[in-house]
Amino acid sequence: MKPHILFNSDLDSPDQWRMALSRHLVDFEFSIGSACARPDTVDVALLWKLPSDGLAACTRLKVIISLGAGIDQLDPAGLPRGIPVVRLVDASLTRTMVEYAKTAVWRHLRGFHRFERRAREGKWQFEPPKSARHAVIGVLGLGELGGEIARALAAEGMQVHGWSRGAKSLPGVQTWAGRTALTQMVSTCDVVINVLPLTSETRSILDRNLFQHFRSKACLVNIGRGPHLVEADLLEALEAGRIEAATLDVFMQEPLPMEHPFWNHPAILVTPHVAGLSDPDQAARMVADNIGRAMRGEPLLHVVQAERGY
Ligand code: NDP
Ligand code: OXD
Repeated sequence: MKPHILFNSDLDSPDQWRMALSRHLVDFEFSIGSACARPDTVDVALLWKLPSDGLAACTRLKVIISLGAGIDQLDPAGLPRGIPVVRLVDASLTRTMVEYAKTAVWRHLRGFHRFERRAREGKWQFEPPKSARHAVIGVLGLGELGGEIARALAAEGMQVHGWSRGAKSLPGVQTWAGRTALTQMVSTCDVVINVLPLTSETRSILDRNLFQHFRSKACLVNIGRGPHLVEADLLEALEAGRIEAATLDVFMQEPLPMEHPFWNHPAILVTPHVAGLSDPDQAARMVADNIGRAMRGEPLLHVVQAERGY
């Protein structure tokens, strides 16, 4: 039976996805957002966000496939019950996340955030670089993305610590699990990178209480989700000098409103949710595989566990 795919995203190109999927699926029907005339025949919802009219009319739905590694943007509480949700796991996404994390970490380690500020003030001030082997980096989340980021930073010669929900073993990475371990871990780090999924347990995890345990003048990189960070608490920690600088890719509200204090803050670099980008030509293979599995009633790949929220 040919699958009927409902596509909805304000970020991804439907034409690019349709084309990419056609290289892996023999035949399929492809509808876009609220222009879908026959929602009752949709088998697969391929979504960055929920369509404005939801999925209630998709009475034949077999699977919801997220166009992101995260699923919080799908508003999980509002999804139809009993329909499996799978997320995107893809080498092009992982590669871009690793590139971003390495760039942000090196920018902070080499003091570029200080040089950028001084350059604007016309200040010439020599400072020796910190070597990789003396740098201590903490990675929050050791899944598909955090695990690769931790490995890549360890391969640069840095001392890498990683934190996850359950105990983990990763070569070259000192691993930690549990809330108490988190405060211990961050107290040793020069740079802390957040790449956790957004769940009820991780919301607001980057807050004043955690920042109190940060090593003085540590830097923060947030490439998880905006609501992981209590934005006012970051401003306070920067003001107090507890945190020296931050690289932020995700925000409570995206696009970041023009009047937001982060834009002009001398210690904050804002990037517009670009840390990880998947290339449809590559990611379509896994998506098509999952569509085939859903159509044949076979076990799916990368299924989100509803009770964990990721
Ligand atoms: P995974 O599900 O593969 O990994 C999640 C990791 O977080 C796991 O190590 C998990 O622990 C850990 N974790 C989850 N909950 C907790 C908790 N309560 N306490 C401690 N650790 C926890 O996800 P991915 O690596 O694929 O993606 C992570 C997130 O990155 C996405 O959900 C998304 O929010 C974000 N993202 C951002 C992008 C951007 O452009 N800025 C692009 C892509 C993703 P355990 O191993 O024990 O299960
Ligand atoms: C994702 C994202 O979750 O792009 O993949 O943020």
